[in-house]
Amino acid sequence: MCDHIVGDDNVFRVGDNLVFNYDPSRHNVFKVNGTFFQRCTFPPQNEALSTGKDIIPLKTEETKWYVCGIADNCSARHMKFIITVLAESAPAPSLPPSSDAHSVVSSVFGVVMATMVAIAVIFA
Ligand SMILES: [Cu+2]
Repeated sequence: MCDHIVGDDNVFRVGDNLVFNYDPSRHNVFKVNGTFFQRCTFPPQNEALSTGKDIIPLKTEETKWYVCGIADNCSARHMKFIITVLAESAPAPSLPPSSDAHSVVSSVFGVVMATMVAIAVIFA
């Protein structure tokens, strides 16, 4: 499940939740900066998210970087994930018209983005 590379279209909105679904015995999640992201380096292990279902409320407009800190998952298996959080009122980016405008899914961590009202678990 972690062999997929995420595209550039991971656009979220302030007020959305980012949900990481993964097997905590095999993966974890670190929020890192852009440099760490590029190099696949991590903060101390005790800063990892490791519940297997981490829900991150997106409250500010920013770019966020996440990597898996287990073994060489990040460097060898591309378990890294970048998202862009836009202001709630920003013009809609070019999302596929057929899909739910609030669903941006990555299979890297089994990442699911959901609105405040519904968390849809979608696994690629
Ligand atoms: Cu991993």
